[in-house]
Amino acid sequence: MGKRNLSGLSRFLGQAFEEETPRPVKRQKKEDGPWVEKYDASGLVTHYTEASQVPEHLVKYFSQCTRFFSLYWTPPGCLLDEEGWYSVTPELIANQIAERCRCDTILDPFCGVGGNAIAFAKTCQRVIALDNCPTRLALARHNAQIYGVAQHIEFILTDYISFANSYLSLPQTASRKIDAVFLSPPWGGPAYLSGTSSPAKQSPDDEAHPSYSLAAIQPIHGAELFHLTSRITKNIAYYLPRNSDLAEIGALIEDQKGESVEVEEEWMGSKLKALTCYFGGLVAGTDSFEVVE
Ligand code: MGP
Repeated sequence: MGKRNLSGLSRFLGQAFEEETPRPVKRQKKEDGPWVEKYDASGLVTHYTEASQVPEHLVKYFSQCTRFFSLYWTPPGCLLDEEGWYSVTPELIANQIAERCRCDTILDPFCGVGGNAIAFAKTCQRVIALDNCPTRLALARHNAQIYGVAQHIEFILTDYISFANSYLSLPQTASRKIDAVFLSPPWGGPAYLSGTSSPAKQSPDDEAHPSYSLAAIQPIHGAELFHLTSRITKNIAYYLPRNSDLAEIGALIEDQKGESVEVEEEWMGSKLKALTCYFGGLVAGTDSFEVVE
């Protein structure tokens, strides 16, 4: 697995040199892909069918399984590992974000079990999905197969920081253009609401929870992650906790004259689930973002 996907990274970077002329932006026909047996990851984790099989701390997530993947029950069944259960983006929210990010090539550097990558495959020409965990990457591909979109996603086993540094070291004329990046990094686990790893500061919007600091983002400080990414493209959608410190988010662009950030609250019914912060051409009303017609 490691070998195959490492060559995936070099293949990606290799292609970057080959593609010197920009590809025309045209919508690709998105027919259902064939089921590829070798990408069936059913052996890797259990496809839970009833609450009694599920570890106690994951039961509340299992009860929302069809919110995460509407095709959860479609054979052979969508698969999630522990981190996937507590961090996957609910499908309706993923679809909404994907609609906002409609473009040619989008990078999803922390793809997890694939919820967002699957949504992007419906609105973007090409999705580059990275994860540093071979199991999660295999689950993402398995889930994308159930949705019939795996052939539109390039799955690469790598850590994003190495990927970004390799990408940025290429001459600009040689690098494959990435139009937008969706950042949905680990927030430090399900305890993010307790603020244990963030400064003890109250958020005015969520009195019950200490405000969440970008310092708790993994694998590097969330501000550093943003600045590294903005060297690839200014068009960034950053998926963050609902108790995030808005002043910190605003500070990400304080040195950039004329730039703005749009913060979208992601609600499911009466419950605020997360924030998506849009930057660059992804801010509503900005006309610099290339839209696929
Ligand atoms: P939650 O607060 O853990 O769940 O996560 P819920 O059901 O709102 O719990 P409750 O007890 O407050 O009712 C809410 C959403 O945040 C999840 O659906 C995920 O989309 C997202 N999310 C949660 N975590 C811990 C992460 C994470 O580490 N990384 C990312 N990218 N998203 C996360």
